[in-house]
Amino acid sequence: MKAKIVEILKHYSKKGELKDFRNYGNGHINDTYLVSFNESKIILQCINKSIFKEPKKLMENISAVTLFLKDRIKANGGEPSRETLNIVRTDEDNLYVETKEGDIWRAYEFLEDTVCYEQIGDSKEFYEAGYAFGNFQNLLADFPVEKLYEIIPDFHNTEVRFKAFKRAIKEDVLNRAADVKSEIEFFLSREKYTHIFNNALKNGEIRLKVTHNDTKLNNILFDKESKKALCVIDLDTVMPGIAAFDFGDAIRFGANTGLEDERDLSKVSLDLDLFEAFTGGFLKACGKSLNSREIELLPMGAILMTYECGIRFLGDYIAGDKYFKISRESQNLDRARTQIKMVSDMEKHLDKMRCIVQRYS
Ligand code: ADP
Ligand code: GN1
Ligand code: MG
Repeated sequence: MKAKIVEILKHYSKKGELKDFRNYGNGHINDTYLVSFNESKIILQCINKSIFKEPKKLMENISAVTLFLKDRIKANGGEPSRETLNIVRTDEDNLYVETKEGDIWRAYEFLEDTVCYEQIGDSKEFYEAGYAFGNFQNLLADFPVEKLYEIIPDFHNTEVRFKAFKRAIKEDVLNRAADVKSEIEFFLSREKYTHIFNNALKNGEIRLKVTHNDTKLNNILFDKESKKALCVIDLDTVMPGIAAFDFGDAIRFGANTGLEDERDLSKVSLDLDLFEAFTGGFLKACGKSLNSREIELLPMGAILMTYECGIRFLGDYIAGDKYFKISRESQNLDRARTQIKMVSDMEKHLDKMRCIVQRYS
């Protein structure tokens, strides 16, 4: 791998003398490296091509979106070099390097003096996260949706995810299904959820917008000093999507009192104070661009994203951990179990979540 990275870095010679590089971050999808040059640092990533079938189109999406964001940030008096990702172009002025094997590598300027959380410290920080993801949607509200390539078709189409889940159970390539019967049953018995948002789209109650689609807390960089959410990162999945899903995915991950792969389920629950904080920030930033049905569906968005992630994790466990990176055995099963606990908790607190959303809308 070392030789490969050195080869890639030959295309970034304008950055100056190379000091070193190392693996970086906790993403489940791409291979990420922090590369230090004498004067600056970059984040170098190999795009996961088994997941992203059209990595060049993906880079065009990110380029278009970040250019648009930069203009908006500048117009609002912000700092475009820190408040959005900045692609480092190659010596040949390309958005990426393509290797002989067909791998696509890209680089971003490393954002110094920032911090990335796996778990939230306090509700003020989570308000910040809500504001950041809401603001991201708001800044992109006039971006022409039709210009974005649908980078993973049906990414958050829960009906399609459900079918894939059932397929994995049927194929059961490693004979794992028998040992996780109750987990499977939990998801199968809630199939009704999978239709809610597709029906709302079909009926014209909600519409597709430019959304992030992967609003995990660790996809925000916070300013170390001010503790403000500075920059929304991981833009691979920016494409037409559903507003409530950006809200919901962030709640799924960030309003959990435990970690996504926590094995002690007594530590996993929905923190309603965190839910409230995020809701306040999110609606402050983008409430005006949401219609009343989109707002009403926000708590359901949290259930849906948690449910969907649950069937993705469990389906991947059954299929042999082919999609999400794991660092220990059964990690995808542990992840699925935390999602089950979170869905159950959200079901219990649905009325409370609805009251909170109403209060901030
Ligand atoms: P993945 O798709 O695998 O989740 P990410 O793009 O989210 O990959 O990057 C993984 C991690 O790398 C992030 O969680 C963050 O800690 C760090 N990171 C990514 N981009 C930057 C950047 N421009 N500056 C500083 N850290 C970054
Ligand atoms: C993946 O790339 P990362 O780690 O931010 C996944 C998300 C899941 C998430 C679960 C492209 O996100 O959809 O919600 O893991 N990204 C992709 O932790 O599939
Ligand atoms: Mg990420």
